[in-house]
Amino acid sequence: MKVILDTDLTNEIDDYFALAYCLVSEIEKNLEAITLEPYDPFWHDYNFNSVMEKNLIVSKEILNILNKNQNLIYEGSSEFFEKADKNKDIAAVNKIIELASSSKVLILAIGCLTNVALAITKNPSIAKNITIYWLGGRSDNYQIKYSQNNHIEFNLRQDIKAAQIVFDNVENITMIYSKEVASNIRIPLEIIKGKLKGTNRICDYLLDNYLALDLVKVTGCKTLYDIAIPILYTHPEYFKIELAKVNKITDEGNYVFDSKKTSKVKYCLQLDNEKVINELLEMINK
Ligand SMILES: [Ca+2]
Repeated sequence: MKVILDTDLTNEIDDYFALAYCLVSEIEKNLEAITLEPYDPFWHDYNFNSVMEKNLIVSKEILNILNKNQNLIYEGSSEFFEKADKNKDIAAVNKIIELASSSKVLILAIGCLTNVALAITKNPSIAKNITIYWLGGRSDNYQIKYSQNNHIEFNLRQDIKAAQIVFDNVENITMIYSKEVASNIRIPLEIIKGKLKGTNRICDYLLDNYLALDLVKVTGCKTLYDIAIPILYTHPEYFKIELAKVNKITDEGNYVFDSKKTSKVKYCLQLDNEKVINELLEMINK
């Protein structure tokens, strides 16, 4: 099946790792596009004209280091769904439509779902050809633990409307909750340094960017949530996947069950953290 990586690349360092992993793992031979998602840059120290400009620069840097074809990169919507001009020609949206019009496509989605929702809105017939793995939401356990009353986390909160459109139109969805599931993917500083330092150009690049993060300077660790999604594709055996008890997203960002819907949403509530981390580190330092 053709694969698209749909990423808000420069929002967080885990996207950098996920992109590099896609390009050095078996995913690469099926990878048809890297589509770039917007994000809200409110906490970033911004030296760029726009989120999308930074996304384009960094994606080209990573592909360049790995000697990959830069034609894989498709600029995405600069606005979230509600504000986006639905008639505008957006490279990422057009590419999703092109690929999903002619064959089955797997979208590995590690940001908000704006581009995917815009593509489905422009051409609803493509939804039947799309399978999507998405990192988003937080688990019921998280809500109980932290006395929260919704499933909202970053990827969902940014564009709830886009996530609703995807959940209402795509039948084959597998999701991994960010909080309490992918949030276990944390690599101790000494291990990440030991594995990546001086190994090859991409490892040095990833490590330099990782070590430059304020959070890493202070706590020694940044969670690599997003790598769960491409590794779910290469090593599904590391993940416990079950039929989800939810299949719809409310306007408030809650996952609920709608008995009228026929979609088969699956979710992962448990992953083998150690195996996921080993797979990532081994593949990128080859
Ligand atoms: Ca991301």
